[in-house]
Amino acid sequence: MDARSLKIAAAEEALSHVEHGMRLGIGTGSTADEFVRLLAEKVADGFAVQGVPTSERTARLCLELGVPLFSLDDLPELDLTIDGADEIDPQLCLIKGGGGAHLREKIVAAASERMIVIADETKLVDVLGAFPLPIEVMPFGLAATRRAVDKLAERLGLNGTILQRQRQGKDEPYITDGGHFLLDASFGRIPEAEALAEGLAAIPGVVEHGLFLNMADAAIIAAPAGVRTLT
Ligand code: ABF
Repeated sequence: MDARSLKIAAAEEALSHVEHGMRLGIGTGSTADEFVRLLAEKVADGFAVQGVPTSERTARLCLELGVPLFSLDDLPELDLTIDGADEIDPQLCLIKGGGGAHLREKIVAAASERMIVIADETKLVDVLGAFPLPIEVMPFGLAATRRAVDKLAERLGLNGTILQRQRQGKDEPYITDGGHFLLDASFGRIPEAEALAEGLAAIPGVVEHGLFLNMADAAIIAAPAGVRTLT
């Protein structure tokens, strides 16, 4: 099975958890996009959902395909969020944000009764950290914030480069939907994710980080041998 087929397989299984009329958080990324495409087919056949997108990109795809969209202000309590991830560890802790949307993704996931992650097996890791950890930061005071992140990493014994994300193919900073910058921290391994998450949350210029700890209720993992659900 090629990579897209695996994403579709995970998305198909996730769709079986979506009930008629659900208030549904809809994630960002290529796997989530496959879920939107399959969801749109069911909507076209009369299936009702109230979708809340986690990025402008996902909102555009939902609009294009006819998935009914609402804002989180319309629906402050969601039944379920379906979203992708960059890394998934055995405790279902995640690194998210490779797509630059982890702030809204975390807000939507936190407003949801349940969160189900969809991914192919390449996202499974023993310890988080091989994927650079996205950290959304305020443009104001960027240098001071970077220094605070460096000092936190040093205190936690984490080594690695911390780079500001640039727009693809451009020599200008990536700007998130929220108007913030992104730092990508390549720590390699993050053995104490809770401590890092707490430390980052305490830095005033850090808006949100891509560690999703104890948020996912299940992960639907697609592999050539088949699809399985981790809980
Ligand atoms: C999104 O899913 C992001 O948080 C994460 O980076 C991305 C993974 O994308 P893909 O499904 O394309 O691998 O939620």
